[in-house]
Amino acid sequence: MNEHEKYLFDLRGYIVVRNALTTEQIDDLSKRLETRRNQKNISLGSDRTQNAEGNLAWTASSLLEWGGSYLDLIDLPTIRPYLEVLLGKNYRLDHDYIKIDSVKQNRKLYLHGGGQGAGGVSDLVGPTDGGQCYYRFSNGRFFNGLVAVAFELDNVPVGHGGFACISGSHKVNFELPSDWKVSNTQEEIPECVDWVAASAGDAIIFTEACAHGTIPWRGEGERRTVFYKYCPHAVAWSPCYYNSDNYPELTKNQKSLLVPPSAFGPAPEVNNIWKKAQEEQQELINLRKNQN
Ligand SMILES: O=C(O)CCC(=O)C(=O)O
Repeated sequence: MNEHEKYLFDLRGYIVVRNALTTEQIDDLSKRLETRRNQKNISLGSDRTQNAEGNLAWTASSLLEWGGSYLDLIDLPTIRPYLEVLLGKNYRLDHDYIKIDSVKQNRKLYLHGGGQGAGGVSDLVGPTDGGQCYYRFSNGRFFNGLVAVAFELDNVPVGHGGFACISGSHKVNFELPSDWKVSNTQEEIPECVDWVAASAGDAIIFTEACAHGTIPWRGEGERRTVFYKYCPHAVAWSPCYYNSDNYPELTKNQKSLLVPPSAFGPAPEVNNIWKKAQEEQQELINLRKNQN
């Protein structure tokens, strides 16, 4: 992360990383999405606050099950250097999902998040008390409660829609005025909102502490965006954790990004406890199978 990028992230609360994905990765992510999206009961990942009935806690749906480039995104070399600076050593992947915007979907812009608890008690992401949505820079380093990486699979030209935010709001001290929170149409969007254009393969990295949302789509076709969201090692957003045993092909680094939250990060002691928890989960799965 160079000095210009650090400056802009601190100033605005987001940056755009151009060409974070290769053409092959865009194609692979796209193909895997398209073969699934019309299937019944398919989940496009989740913020992991939902879990299908009968599922074990750690089987909450995830895009990682789609394999291929969805696994590569866990620890992408073009994104890793930014996350290391913004989250510190041993950050973790917390949750993942895909959003599809189209004229048919007709989404509103719902600005949420906001620095230092500024989202307010009625915020979409919960009463942001400065806990999960924090942002600060001190002692020469960044501190973020949750950092989102939005990978664009399609071009998002100016005026079509896409990511919106109130630049700088990650440092604001006042609650977002309620009449600015929701815009039903593009015309209703307050002037203070940044509209962020991007090309297929770009990644928008933003702190969840910045008030943000999705501009109602007005373009041709669709905007398909893959979100991977990361926390410092001791912080969790989602109540569900990943089970890296479900993905045997992972590298050591990728595995270490899936550890549950703790003050210790992926230390050997924690790994041992976690391994035991996974074994117990497997035992439970086997017991359930034998019962049926
Ligand atoms: O559409 C976007 O890029 C913003 C998505 C969003 O609001 C979120 O992930 O919390």
